[in-house]
Amino acid sequence: MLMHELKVSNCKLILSESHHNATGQLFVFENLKTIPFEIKRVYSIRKVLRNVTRGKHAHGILRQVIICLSGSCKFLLDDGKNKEIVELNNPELGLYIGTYVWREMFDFSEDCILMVLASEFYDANEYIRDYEDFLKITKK
Ligand code: T46
Repeated sequence: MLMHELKVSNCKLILSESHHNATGQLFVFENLKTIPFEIKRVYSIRKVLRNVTRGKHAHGILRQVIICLSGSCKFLLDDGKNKEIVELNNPELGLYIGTYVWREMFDFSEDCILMVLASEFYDANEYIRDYEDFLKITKK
């Protein structure tokens, strides 16, 4: 599996298998292969206004791979020590975000479509939504 580690812990960029020919482009991510967990949920995000910031939380259990199918947006990633901004603008790449990573998504282009592959079913109680709480947890 080809990947690029990021300076923020528990995050990396995963390269899909891609097939480009005269008929177009096709990108493949596979369960438990390029995706490093069993996919339990898929959701997508689109039509986000340019001045909106989404996210602003971390997860203690959930792991995800985010693929930008169209357009672009930026992710601020923060493990409590290091911060990094990653721009997603290519469906060939998946952004893996593991546990205890604060994320904020911003600068969405009008045509941005994110597809998110998640390791768990939705659980609103599993979100860490307070940044001070997040810092306390990551400093332990
Ligand atoms: C994440 C980033 C990348 C559900 O009912 N089921 C779901 O599976 C999800 C993901 C959301 N929702 C509801 C909860 C809220 O009422 O949809 C609404 C919007 O969710 P939220 O404000 O959490 O959306 P984002 O874009 O801030 O965050 C989402 C994911 O929730 C989060 O896990 O990492 O995308």
